[in-house]
Amino acid sequence: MSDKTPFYITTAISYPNGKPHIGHAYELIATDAMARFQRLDGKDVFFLTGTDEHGQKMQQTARAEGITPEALAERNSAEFRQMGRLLNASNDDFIRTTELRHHEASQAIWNRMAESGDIYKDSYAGWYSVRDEAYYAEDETEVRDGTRYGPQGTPVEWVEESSYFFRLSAYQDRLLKLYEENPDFVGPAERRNEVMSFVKSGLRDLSISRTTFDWGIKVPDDPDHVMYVWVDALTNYVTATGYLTDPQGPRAKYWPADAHIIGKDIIRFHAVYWPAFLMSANLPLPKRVYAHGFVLAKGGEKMSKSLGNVLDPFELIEHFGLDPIRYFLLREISFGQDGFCSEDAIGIRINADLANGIGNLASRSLSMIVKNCDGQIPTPGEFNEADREMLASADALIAICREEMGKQMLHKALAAIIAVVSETDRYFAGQEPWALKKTDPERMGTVLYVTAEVVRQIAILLQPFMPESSAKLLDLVAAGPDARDFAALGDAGRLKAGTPLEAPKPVFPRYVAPEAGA
Ligand code: ME8
Repeated sequence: MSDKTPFYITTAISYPNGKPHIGHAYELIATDAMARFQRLDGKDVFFLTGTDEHGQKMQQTARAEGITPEALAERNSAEFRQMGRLLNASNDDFIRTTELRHHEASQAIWNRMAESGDIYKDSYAGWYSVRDEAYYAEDETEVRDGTRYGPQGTPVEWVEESSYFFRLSAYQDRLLKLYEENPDFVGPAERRNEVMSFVKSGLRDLSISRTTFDWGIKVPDDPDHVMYVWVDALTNYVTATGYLTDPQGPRAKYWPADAHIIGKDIIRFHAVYWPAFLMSANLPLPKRVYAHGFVLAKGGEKMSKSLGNVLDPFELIEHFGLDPIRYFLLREISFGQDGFCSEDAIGIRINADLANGIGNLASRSLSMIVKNCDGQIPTPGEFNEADREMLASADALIAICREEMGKQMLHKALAAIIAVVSETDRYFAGQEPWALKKTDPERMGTVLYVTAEVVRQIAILLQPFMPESSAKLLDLVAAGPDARDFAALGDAGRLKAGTPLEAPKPVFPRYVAPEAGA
């Protein structure tokens, strides 16, 4: 058994009714960076992602394609898994809601809610959006051009059927107390406000089963009903830990989750329904639900096939490389806000920060060491004030990054790291080691030592965001395999004089747009 602190983080599970798009890739990359950060910081991390395979949307899409929902789920779930591999996602498990373990956990959670007296049978009549898999009150919908739409702009249809209900109305006060006593439960602040005003406006009981189709998990003891897809979907987070079905198992310790990372369109399910289900089932609540924004195409439109502006993660990675795309998405978009993605913006950002920034700094300083210091890390002389300040800035980064990553402010952690790259550039230019070569070689050695040491620390800190490229940077400074986690930051892992270095290979090539380069 590990004596490290457990840390459990999840993405939403995606509907495999189509192929993954850039929004799915964005969420997985961001959550992966958070999981990797905690692992490097010594936590015992469990990172989960997967696919949400039941519900009417899946059934309808399958019918339109003339295949079974099972076949549709099988085909597209494989695409999501493949995307994970392509993105270098470090998830420890990939859950599919059609798995037996998940049917068992969903039925267990249903039974616990029923035992609490929170489930009753009645009939539902109201509006339903298949695209959102969501029930909406009439006053949340509006009619445009003869079609009625829900609050997310998707069409709604009238549904009338026999249904089980969950006594959500009984949880209004307990939910408000939860948000008030745990101001960090929902983030960012805009989403917390949105959730609180939704709950304050009054909660109605929630229909939690369907009878007009059968693609779902059967309600215990009433096989004419399948569970409303969100009851089953949200339960995935508990399923994967075995907390309900294998309480003595190795993963039970991970529940409750430390963070659910989701998109802003599904905040209501995660910050209202999910804690209410868990309270009813007498289960511990997740510590935080954080909603990121949407990745929008140039011009700010939502991506859609009809507008022809869909950014395909597979194509973008083919074109720019994986780590530059990971970097762009996490640095350019303020996590929690919407952000734009376009090929021009990617090219500008990666050239400025990666090719001309950390890449250039590493290659200039390390190739000077290889050429002028017998191919070894030089022995530094006494540090002057500029050297000490430079090292202090690098040493201070981990505290800043811990603080920002603890609040899901990935872009701020990256900005802090890149600010130290710029500071190092200024230090390097100001110290002019190339001029010192003739006048004061010992001082040149000190400047190169300090610069290489900062490169080492920056490479360690960039690993959660750009795992492969950071590993290459760490190879360039000859960091050993057990000197790459956060324990090796600062004084503890300072570069050792005399360590042989090889001539640096470029890690971040300059991006040249095809037209300009042709
Ligand atoms: O909502 N930009 O699945 P999903 C950023 N199955 N994020 C985006 C996005 C975009 N353009 N488009 C979608 C579901 N997302 C449910 C979740 S969880 C128990 C069940 C995000 O495939 C979206 O906000 O529609 C969500 O977090 C995730 O992608 C999966 O969306």
